[in-house]
Amino acid sequence: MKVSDAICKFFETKNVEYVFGYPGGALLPMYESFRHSNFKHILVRNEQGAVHSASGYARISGKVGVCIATSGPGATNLITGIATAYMDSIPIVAITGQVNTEAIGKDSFQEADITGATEPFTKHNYLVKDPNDILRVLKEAFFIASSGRPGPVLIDIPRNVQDAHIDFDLSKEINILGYKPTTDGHSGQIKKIIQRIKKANRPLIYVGGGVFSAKATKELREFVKITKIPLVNTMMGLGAFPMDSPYYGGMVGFHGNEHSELILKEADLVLIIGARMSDRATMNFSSFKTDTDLIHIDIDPAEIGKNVVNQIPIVGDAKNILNSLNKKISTLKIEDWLNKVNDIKTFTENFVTTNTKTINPKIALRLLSSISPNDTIITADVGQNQIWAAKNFKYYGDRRYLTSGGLGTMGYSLSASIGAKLASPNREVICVTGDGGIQMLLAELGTLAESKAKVIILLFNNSALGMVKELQEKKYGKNAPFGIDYDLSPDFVKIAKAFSLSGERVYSNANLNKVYQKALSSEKSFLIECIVDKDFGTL
Ligand SMILES: Cc1ncc(C[n+]2csc(CCOP(=O)(O)OP(=O)(O)O)c2C)c(N)n1
Repeated sequence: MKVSDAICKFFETKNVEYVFGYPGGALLPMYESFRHSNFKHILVRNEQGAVHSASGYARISGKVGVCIATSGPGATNLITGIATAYMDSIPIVAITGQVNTEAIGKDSFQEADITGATEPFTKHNYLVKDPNDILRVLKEAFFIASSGRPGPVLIDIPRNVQDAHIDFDLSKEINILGYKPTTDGHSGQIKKIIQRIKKANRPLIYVGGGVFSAKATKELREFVKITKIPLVNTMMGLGAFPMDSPYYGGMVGFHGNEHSELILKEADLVLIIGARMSDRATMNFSSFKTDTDLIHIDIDPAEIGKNVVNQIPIVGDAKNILNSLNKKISTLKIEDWLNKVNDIKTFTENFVTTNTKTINPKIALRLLSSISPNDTIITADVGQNQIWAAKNFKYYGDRRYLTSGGLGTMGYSLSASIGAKLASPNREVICVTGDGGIQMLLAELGTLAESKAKVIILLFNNSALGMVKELQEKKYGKNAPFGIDYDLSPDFVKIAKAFSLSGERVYSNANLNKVYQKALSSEKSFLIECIVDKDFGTL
């Protein structure tokens, strides 16, 4: 069988539904095989969009996202998306075409050393020179991407290798030297943490995106139900626990809720689950008191003790560990602490001004939140829109919030929303973005239209790179913005319509509801352009 056919057949064994990609000379054999395959190829407009769509798909389906690009510029266009997935631990297999094996290393036409270039931000990568390696490599790549701490894996395949012939035999077991992720928490450590939790007077759970990777939200909710310990989450952990619960203490971090930081400071024990403890989520580690007991559960041992020194490390899969804890733990007597958490919460509840002439994004998001289904998926871009969407859309039920948390990649949300919708066609998907972010990958509106996925795009147009404007003003004073104004932006509604999507512009909050109803009931993707005052801030 031809290697390119074998790759398609392998994808079918993995139930790959979509391959997000962009062809090129170095992929001619692959695309010829795709023509006869069962999965659907989604033709993106820029390879970066392919990785972000694969990411949105992976995050919602819980499966590995697959994307493909040709050699040279196609491959290098994948890099930002691969790095984005790496930072947020998203399982992706990226396939790149490469020049013929004999042309490698000779600066041949459209040759780029993509394995070298992506080495720092792939979980693993391969250059397949021997056609007989392809099935082993594919098996390993899917396994590595989705096991342990998930992440992107890249497979670079020269064009002549794609054309070679092999036997399709998948019977060989995977045996990757030195790669054995620990999935069950050590029983001694589990006993130890139960004892420590029982002794705590003001315990707090601190949840990151790892809880989603481990598919452990049910076990987490069960843990809180049994123990009655309150919880805070990072931005990546948004939606893991319902915001309308009395045990919910809000979002921590640089852009988090003020009350969550106060709660964190009061805690005498913090149980960290699936969080990297990055600088953005820990406010440069000033959030913890020095005598707070820390317990850190993570699948990746390298994350434990990297940024915060903790007393009890526990390596393993959050779902397994929470399951073990749920069997052995009981309700704690911490009513006073819970009351205190709720007092702090009420005291600092975010006040929202209503008297803006143009759209107030906070009110716009709260309104949309109140009329959207409980399993709505929000993809947010980077900037003020990301923070508004994190703090003003309410996450309860099965609502999810997808964003580029680690790398902070503008342009993420539109492409991620396509993947998310294809992974879950029955859920409402709302892409929140800024006028800067959407212009980064604007042509992906074409991918959206062609894919027939229905997404509502909520575009906050403040005619500026709003978040940078805020940062400049904070550091260099008011009225000193530089390099952030869009003197000329396109008519976004006209552009949406040019891509045969629907759209409407809204200038005031009073008209929002009517437009939302239209967008929600529309069969087609619908762009809502909200005109926002340049000076409208994040806080
Ligand atoms: C690819 C990329 N380039 C630059 C930045 C730096 N950056 C962070 S936020 C931001 C402004 C975003 O502006 P916009 O998309 O209009 O959203 P707003 O902040 O106005 O909501 C910029 C330039 C980034 N995060 N990603």
